[in-house]
Amino acid sequence: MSDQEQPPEFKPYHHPAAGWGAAKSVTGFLIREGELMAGPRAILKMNHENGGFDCPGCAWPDDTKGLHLDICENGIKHVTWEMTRKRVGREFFAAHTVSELSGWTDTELESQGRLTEPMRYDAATDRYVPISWPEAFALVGDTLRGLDSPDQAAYYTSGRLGNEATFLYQLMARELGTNNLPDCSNMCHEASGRALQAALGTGKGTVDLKDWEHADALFILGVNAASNAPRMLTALAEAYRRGAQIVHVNPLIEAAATRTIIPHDFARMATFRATRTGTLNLQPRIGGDMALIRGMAKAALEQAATDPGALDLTFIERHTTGFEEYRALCEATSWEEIERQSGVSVADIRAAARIYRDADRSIASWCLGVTQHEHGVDTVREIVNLLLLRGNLGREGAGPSPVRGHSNVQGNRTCGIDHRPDAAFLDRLGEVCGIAPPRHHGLDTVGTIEAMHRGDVTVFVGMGGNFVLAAPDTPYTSAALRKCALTVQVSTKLNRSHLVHGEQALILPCLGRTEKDEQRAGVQATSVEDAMSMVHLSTGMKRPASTHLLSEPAIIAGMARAALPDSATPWEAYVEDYDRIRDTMSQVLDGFEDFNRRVRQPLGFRIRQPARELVFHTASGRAEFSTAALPDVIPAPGTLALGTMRSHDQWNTTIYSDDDRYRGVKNLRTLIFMNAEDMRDRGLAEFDEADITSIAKDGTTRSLQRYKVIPYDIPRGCAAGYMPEMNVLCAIGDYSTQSDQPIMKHLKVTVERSA
Ligand SMILES: Nc1nc2c(c(=O)[nH]1)N[C@H]1C(S)=C(S)[C@@H](COP(=O)(O)OP(=O)(O)OC[C@H]3O[C@@H](n4cnc5c(=O)[nH]c(N)nc54)[C@H](O)[C@@H]3O)O[C@H]1N2
Ligand SMILES: Nc1nc2c(c(=O)[nH]1)N[C@H]1C(S)=C(S)[C@@H](COP(=O)(O)OP(=O)(O)OC[C@H]3O[C@@H](n4cnc5c(=O)[nH]c(N)nc54)[C@H](O)[C@@H]3O)O[C@H]1N2
Ligand SMILES: [Mo]
Repeated sequence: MSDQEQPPEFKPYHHPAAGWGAAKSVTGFLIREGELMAGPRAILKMNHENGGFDCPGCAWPDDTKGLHLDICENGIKHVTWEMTRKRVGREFFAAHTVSELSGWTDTELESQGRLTEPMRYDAATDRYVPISWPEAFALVGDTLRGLDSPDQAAYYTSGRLGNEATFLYQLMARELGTNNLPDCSNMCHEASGRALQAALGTGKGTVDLKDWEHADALFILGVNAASNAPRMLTALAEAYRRGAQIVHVNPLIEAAATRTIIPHDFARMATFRATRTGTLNLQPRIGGDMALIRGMAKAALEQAATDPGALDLTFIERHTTGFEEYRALCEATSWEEIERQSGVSVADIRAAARIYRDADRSIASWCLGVTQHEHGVDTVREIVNLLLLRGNLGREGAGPSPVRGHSNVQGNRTCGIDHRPDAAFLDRLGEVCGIAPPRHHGLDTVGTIEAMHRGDVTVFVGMGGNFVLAAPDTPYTSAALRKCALTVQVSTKLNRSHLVHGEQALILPCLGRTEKDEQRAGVQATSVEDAMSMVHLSTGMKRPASTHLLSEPAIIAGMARAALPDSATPWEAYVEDYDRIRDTMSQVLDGFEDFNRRVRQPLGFRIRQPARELVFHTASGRAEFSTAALPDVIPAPGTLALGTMRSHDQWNTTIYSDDDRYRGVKNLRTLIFMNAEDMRDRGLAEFDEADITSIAKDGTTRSLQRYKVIPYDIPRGCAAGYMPEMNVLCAIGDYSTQSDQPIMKHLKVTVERSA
């Protein structure tokens, strides 16, 4: 897999997104994985109405017209990655000590293939050795029962976990007595959830894909859609074809902001006819989005003096509160400040405002470029303010639409993964399940790491994911995990989190989403919720990678039974037939009434959403304008604002190759994209090596050495590079005080030539 021997290349990419480059890349990938046949055959079963499995990639919804081959290059890669023929069995672990494996690259670790049986760390030999499932569960159960307090354990969720397993997982944690449920959402959309909850009384976006088909204007902020939500390209191209305006807001002009070959539109691919996917590009400085949106709102308010159609005053009066304060705030914010803080000219902001004014229906969509900041919550609320000004809510073709990450990260939260659960949910959970859920808040991702460091949390359970690499401050997080008495990783592939472990450690291998899940009542399906609140069933059909794998619900039930021997929860019965889990969920969860029937409709069902119907579960019962001051996001002299992001050939901590096709990079990940003038100031030329030093909020510094500098079209004062390598630079204390999210898109750094 490793391309390290190849020299790095950088050549700006001028082709449309998707298209032949994608086809070529997929073919090469399938050949390398030895999956040229099984891969494509499986993909035909993916995202299908009436059967098939949900793509384990991103959370972008399936096509509303039926699920005809709405697939993408990266979806194919994710599926193939899971379906590899390679295996990591007991012989592998017998042949390599953990210390030896720690010297391997992450790509080498993951590319060993699928895990096949439960393994326990044996300190005497520094190796993982086989352990039976009952023994593994007993180890977990004994350790949990031996804790002084249930809050000494934390239960992490990565967003692939299906809804049924999710429900059992949080039930186990709460029956044990803790709300310590950190999840990957603490690192991606916590800010969106908190902002939308405060403004609209819902933690989610209000639009669905049909709305995307009816919008006159789309404002797309801080997302690299061509790589991370590739099926959005279809929606963008179709919007362009019907004459919609598409405004991209991103310090980088990403591939999705230019043009595409619609991923499933093979006819056009053959004739090389690309469709545009953007009509205006704005390049704010890192963190400049809030000022930019404030500017658009200010322009709308100014326009209203002479243009009665500029604002929807009826909507504002009927459904909102706080408008006058917001108007005053916009008036008080000067154009100079807006221009300086956003890094976008007043003329360009006015152009975007004009597009907003002329559109009857607008959607604003955003991802991590907006959320992983100190002021992520304020920025999302500013976006909502702008939407409210023209009544872009609760009607077709309009509203907020955050782009979620992992395929079921939204479903995880819906089904109870929340370290700050609300009282009504806990009441119902307690009543229906006959438990007494703890009322005090639990720990999130950063809180868990700090607690492990202090010794307050001694058991860490990872339900999927690769915690040590995904989390900030890699050395700090590693030290925290090493202090644990027990770390348990439920995984499909070998990764770094198996090597950075507690005194005792377990690797519990599970079925992947593509695999057939047979239980006593027959083949089981699990449900997932996409980024637009559609819930549908996913049924794996591939023969499991090993006969020793258990499903995630079975693993959770096994741990729960061992830890709670007297539990009245019917753990075994739940695993025999997931319909029984769904029956319980339908009693506990809002919007899941008649779950078993509705989820079996061809396209599943959409969770009812009050804000969409202009019913607001906010303090005032109305949609609330916010009035936060603009933050100062201008880098101090000599420093740069650094955003960490994904490359094209990557799934979070899984690196498929060292290429980033749309950004024109080959064979290189240890790089930093910089503005050419910032390079010149530092005497740096393309491919020169530089040391990057971050300055944390507490003044401490962290460094990466010998990163290659790539000149890029990015505003002055801004720089970008790749996660997870750059997580070393994000101090554990550098999280937002608004969302508790690590500020992974806004690290303060200095860059200088390597010695
Ligand atoms: N192929 C693939 N797909 C994925 C993933 C993957 O790793 N690989 N990960 C999944 C997950 S879990 C998630 S959460 C999503 C993440 O999807 P994205 O949010 O697209 O993820 P990033 O790669 O972090 O890219 C963030 C984008 O924000 C921009 N940006 C940085 N700073 C700013 C800023 O201050 N303002 C604005 N407006 N933009 C900014 C960057 O230029 C970049 O385009 O993708 C999901 N889909
Ligand atoms: N600097 C920086 N850091 C970031 C981000 C950033 O933008 N910048 N983004 C953050 C975000 S948004 C996220 S979501 C996190 C990602 O954090 P995680 O979700 O923790 O990480 P992944 O890399 O997606 O996890 C990959 C592992 O999941 C396991 N796996 C795959 N499929 C399955 C399955 O079906 N079941 C189970 N049980 N396991 C499975 C495999 O063993 C694989 O090694 O990273 C965060 N970290
Ligand atoms: Mo994410």
